[in-house]
Amino acid sequence: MADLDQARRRLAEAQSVAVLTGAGISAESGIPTFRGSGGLWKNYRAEDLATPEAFARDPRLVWEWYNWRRESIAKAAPNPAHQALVKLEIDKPHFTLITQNVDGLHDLAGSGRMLKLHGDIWRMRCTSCGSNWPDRRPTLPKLPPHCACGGLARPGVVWFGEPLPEGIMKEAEHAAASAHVFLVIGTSAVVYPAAGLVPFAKQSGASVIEINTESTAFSGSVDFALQGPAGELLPKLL
Ligand code: BV8
Ligand code: ZN
Repeated sequence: MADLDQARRRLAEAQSVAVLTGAGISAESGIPTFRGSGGLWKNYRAEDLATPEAFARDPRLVWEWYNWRRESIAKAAPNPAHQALVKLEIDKPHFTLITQNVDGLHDLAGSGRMLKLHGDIWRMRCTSCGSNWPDRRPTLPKLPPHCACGGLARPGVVWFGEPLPEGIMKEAEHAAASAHVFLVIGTSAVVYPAAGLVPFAKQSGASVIEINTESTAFSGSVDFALQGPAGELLPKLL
């Protein structure tokens, strides 16, 4: 595969690498993606449940969805794609992993320099006193959970219509702007502002390498669009 060889050479020469990952990188760990098959829960789409309005209307239903996801994520282990990114982080003088995923598999694999654009499913936040804390129990005994202060607890993630953590997109844009190579792995690139990092990296002069089992809106404009599972292709790129 000439493309793969060329992309491998480009990555080998790069001193500064930034990576954007989406749910597809965790697919081979057994976690359903959002928009692929198997991603639905009781016929609800992520866009229906991952919103402040859905939570205000029915916190118990939203927490049932998160309990279902926590249970399947708790059984999942990082796959060779997550591990390849840990190796890349060690090999490169400048490396930033920007993830849309909330599953924590990059943490389990050992990634260090990471920007979690959409939060972390293993953290809780109180809707009353604002405190936030880790909770790694695969399923929660009582739904919806409450904070010690008695307030209703919510998952520590960013829902649709909510702003990303303060300053995190600036940091992600800085990493993308200074990257020689920008890897885009396992994302349908439909969720913004995260997806905007792909054209931003390209305009800033990075060589963009996409790894996805399908083509996306950006496949025609990246430098290398490598079609295949991340768990197979990414280790071959190193
Ligand atoms: C915001 C956390 C503003 C929750 C998630 C333009 C500018 C700004 C905003 C918008 C805009 N246009 C629209 C918006 C609104 C909205 C948005 O983007 N909507 C979309 C649906 C059109 N954006 C927002 O609301 C964002 N907030 O902009 O706020 C603001 C500012 C100030 C004040 C108030 C408001 C917040 C977005 C965050 C939403 N939260 N998740 C949770 O997870 O519970 S998003 C959710 O989608 C996940 O994080 C997920 O990661 C993300 C993206 O999906 P993907 O990761 O790409 O997953 P998907 O299933 O789609 O695709 C998987 C891909 O993998 C596929 O391509 C598949 O082919 C591939 N694949 C499968 N298997 C493999 C594989 N690839 C490789 N190997 C494999 N084995
Ligand atoms: Zn509280």
